[in-house]
Amino acid sequence: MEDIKETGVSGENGIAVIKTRPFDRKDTNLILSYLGFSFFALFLGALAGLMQALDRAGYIQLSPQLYYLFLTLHGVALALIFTTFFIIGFLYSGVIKTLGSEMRPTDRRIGWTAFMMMVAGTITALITVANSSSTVLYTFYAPMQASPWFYIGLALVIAGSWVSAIPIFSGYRRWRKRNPDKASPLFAYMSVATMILWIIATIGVAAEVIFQLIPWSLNWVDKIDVTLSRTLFWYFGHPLVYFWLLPAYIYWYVNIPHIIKGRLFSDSLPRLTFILFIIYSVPVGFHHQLMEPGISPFWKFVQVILTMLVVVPSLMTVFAILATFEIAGRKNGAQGNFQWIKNLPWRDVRFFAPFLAMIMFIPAGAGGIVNASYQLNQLVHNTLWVTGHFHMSLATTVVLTFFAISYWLVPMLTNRVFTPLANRLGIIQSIIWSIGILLMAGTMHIVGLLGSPRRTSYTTYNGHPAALEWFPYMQIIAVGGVLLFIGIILYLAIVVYLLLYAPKTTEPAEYPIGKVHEGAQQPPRILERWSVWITITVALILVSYFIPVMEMLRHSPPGSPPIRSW
Ligand code: HAS
Ligand code: CU
Repeated sequence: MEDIKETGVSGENGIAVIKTRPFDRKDTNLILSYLGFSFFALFLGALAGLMQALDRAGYIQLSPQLYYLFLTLHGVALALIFTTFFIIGFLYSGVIKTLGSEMRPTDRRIGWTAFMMMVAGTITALITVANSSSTVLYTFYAPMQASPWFYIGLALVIAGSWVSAIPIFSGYRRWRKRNPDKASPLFAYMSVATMILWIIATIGVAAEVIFQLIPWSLNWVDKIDVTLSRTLFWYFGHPLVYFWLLPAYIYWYVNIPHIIKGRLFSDSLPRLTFILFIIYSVPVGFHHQLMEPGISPFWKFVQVILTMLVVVPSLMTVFAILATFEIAGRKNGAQGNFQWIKNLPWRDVRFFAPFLAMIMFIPAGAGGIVNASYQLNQLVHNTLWVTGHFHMSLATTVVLTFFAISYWLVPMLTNRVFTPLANRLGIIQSIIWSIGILLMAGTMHIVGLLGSPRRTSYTTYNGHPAALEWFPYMQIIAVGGVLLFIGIILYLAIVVYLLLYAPKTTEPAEYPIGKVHEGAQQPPRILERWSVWITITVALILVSYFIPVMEMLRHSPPGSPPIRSW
């Protein structure tokens, strides 16, 4: 095994490494705690996922109770816990690097308080899942009712995540005060945008949990307004997907240009994309409720149009990232239209894994547009197509990017060397992951079109002949699921190696922050006037939600008593 040591020298894999001042030990502990807890959640969730894939294909026979318990654990541990902890750890690392060299002690204490709140909340919620009192899946739809402690635990996680935003906001404000005339560092700017989006979004689910679910589960009220609760959930649920996506975009926009020895094509365009995500990602939750009663078609249609607008910043991202790649590839004198592609560092997992993630986002995003197309939604809603869609978007575009981030961030935090061995294993891991996803999520799309339902352990719709067609597809899904499980184990093995066993170094690699292309213009000041963008966002939320929610309250049905289907 060969260590990569020299400044700017390529290792065996062409990995350029430049040295920089290491992280402060106290910051490292905080960031590693967030990442470490996310790895724990990842392991739990992966185990549960394997059980479902094997059960659906008939290789093991779980009782229905256990199937849905694992499905709940899978969704909560991965979609809600793994992502949130990982994202906060990653954002902290980049904010510290770009806004100053370490966190203020007060901010660090706040970061730890947030961490404790979130861990306590997670453990509380997961205990109720494990003891079978909260088998309500990760969307915890009423009228299925969980233990009050499940909701209280989740409320604590949300509150903790709000507290975790304070060090990011305060670091940014202090930097702005010190540098009134400069545009803020892009990483910090994007982290602030991500946390603003998160806070606006989580207000919806916090309202649902605090005002509806907790009183109802404590028997303070005996009925719940189901339509309203789902509306509040999806007010949060859609921007949630961008809370996952934006940190991946941060890596693509800010970190990758450095890794591929290129330049950011623009400093303004990425800021504008993030502003557009804040504005458009919230007022679109109805596209998850297109098939539900109680919301007038007009308001559903308004939100479908807004959904098409939230696609725009992703299309801008395609353009900007491709331009950045081309600038990097052409630096070495590449000729013709496509020769620059060859110059990209294909054997560096820090580039290779997110590249696979980007490629996979093309069909995943196209699938999202199908979902959002009012009429087509009738065909795919509640089928395995949707499960395929979010395994391609969340479990590939986002997660594969997170894998790549941890491959360089973990050794940097532990003052260890990101070795060629880890790089090679990482590339194998990304390939296994992508094949697993293609088999599993690709097949889910097909069998979903054939009508196979999601969130269902087993059904033949009373022996309907169409249902018999699904079974062979389940076998392919199970093979994909097993590959994904192997992928997680390999990923965790690489991470543990980088945490504990890779060779130590006194001068770890530089935190990759890309520089902006010389020709790029200074970002307009208006992009940092957050009050303007938050006001526009709130106005748009009111336009798209106020009247339909008022209608729900006015026609409020008697409500539903709790149902425990397990
Ligand atoms: Fe979605 C359901 C619509 C994006 C996650 N989505 C879900 C659920 C999840 C989820 C978890 O309208 C299930 C929730 C549940 O449990 O019920 N989704 C969209 C739309 C987008 C979208 C319009 N979703 C995501 C992302 C997710 C995610 C991102 C996670 C991270 N989704 C829906 C709808 C539903 C839904 C409905 C409800 C379905 C139902 O009926 O239940 C858009 O944001 C997508 C825009 C993206 C693109 C792709 C751009 C491509 C890029 C890659 C560039 C490549 C490069 C490399 C640079 C248009 C940026 C190029 C190199 C070359 C060589 C070519
Ligand atoms: Cu959505």
